[in-house]
Amino acid sequence: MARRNPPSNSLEAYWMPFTANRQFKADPRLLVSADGVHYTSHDGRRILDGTAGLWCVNAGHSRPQIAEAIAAQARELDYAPAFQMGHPKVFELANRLVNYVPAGLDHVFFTNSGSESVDTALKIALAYHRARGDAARTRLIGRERAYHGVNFGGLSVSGIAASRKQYTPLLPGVDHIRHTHDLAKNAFARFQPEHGAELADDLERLVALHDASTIAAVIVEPMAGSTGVLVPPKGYLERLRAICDRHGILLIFDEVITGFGRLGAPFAAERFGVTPDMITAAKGITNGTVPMGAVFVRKEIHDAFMTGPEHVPEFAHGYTYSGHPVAVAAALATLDIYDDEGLLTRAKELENDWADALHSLKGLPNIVDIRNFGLVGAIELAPRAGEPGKRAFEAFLAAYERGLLIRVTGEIIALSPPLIVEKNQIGEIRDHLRTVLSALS
Ligand code: PXG
Repeated sequence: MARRNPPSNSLEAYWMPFTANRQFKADPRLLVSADGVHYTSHDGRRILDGTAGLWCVNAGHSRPQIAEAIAAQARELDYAPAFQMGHPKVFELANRLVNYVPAGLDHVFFTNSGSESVDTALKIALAYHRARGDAARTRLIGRERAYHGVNFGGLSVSGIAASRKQYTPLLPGVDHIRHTHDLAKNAFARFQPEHGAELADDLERLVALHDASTIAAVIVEPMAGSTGVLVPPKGYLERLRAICDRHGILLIFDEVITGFGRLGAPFAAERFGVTPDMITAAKGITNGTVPMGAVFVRKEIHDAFMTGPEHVPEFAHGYTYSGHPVAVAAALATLDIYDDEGLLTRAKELENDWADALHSLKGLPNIVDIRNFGLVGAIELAPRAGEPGKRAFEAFLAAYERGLLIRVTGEIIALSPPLIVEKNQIGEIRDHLRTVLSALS
């Protein structure tokens, strides 16, 4: 075959994910190294990481302890078959991880991403009901504006039109409850908004429509991230839990973003005092270093599978790289850092300063809402007439020019710095944003 040999620095061959490829390649933004809360760009500038990578580098960048664990593991045991075989450290990791989630969630299934965790949890829900002889429970319920990854199951229960519309009709038998965003009632709320607990009752509408006997599970992000940070109204998650209990519906919390300290407790389930039947996780589990995801499962759900002939796999599901030794080593080293440095509760200590910094921007042009919880924040802008998303995208480019990395989604700027961020760096984030937002037309 004739070799094409494109120059090694050509940007052409790589089709970038969730990226405006043509815009990027005309004016690329490459990151070449990272340390602590900073990246270094290809033009040699220090960029303050206002997003912990993509919500995943909770302990800060390039931690030597994690790097060494990864290297040592790759030398000692690079890979072990995940099916019908094991290796000691994956059991150790599972035993450690269950300490971070509410009591009752005693079992862990490993995946390689958030998307895989979500699809795994949905499959567990279906198979669980079937194992109990309740095989009519096949319906999956998501929520408008949800993001549950990109695989067909997760995408089906997601509620972001832009990421669904190219692939419809997706899975059959899926429905969605209403989202909780209500600017008329809750704009500029600090922490949990006051209004909207009753939006959980929308699940009762779907129960009335479809009958509870057909519904397997409801999946929600306890705090919606990707759509632009929707903090649950006070009482909302409690009410959702109560409705699920009333109708025998499993409740899944997608904690891919909220897990591992983002909201000031190891998991949002603890912070909000609501225990779901399953939790999906990824991202912060390895501090973003090696792909890994996990699904935490209630004991009764797990135990319902443990029937049938003992030589037959009880759950016909898994990935070549489930519990990959290198990912496991990275996760163990990451948990050591989280524990030693108290990072999984640090967002709680910083969240008032963080809220003050963000809400001090109120009054700048075009801002229609500012919201916060733990070390997460969002600034929602008014759309510019005829150019949806353009103003926020310009803010992203201008912030990057100034040395601050932010995320934008639609009209919303989302912020989630590494959990090691210091108060003076929170001030830097605020000052950069003030300059950028003041200059936006
Ligand atoms: N569930 C949730 C709640 C997520 O936030 C996924 C599942 C999928 O995870 P993977 O690992 O398959 O990407 C996510 C991912 C953003 C952003 O900027 C958010 C995610 C990914 C990339 C960007 O908001 N969340």
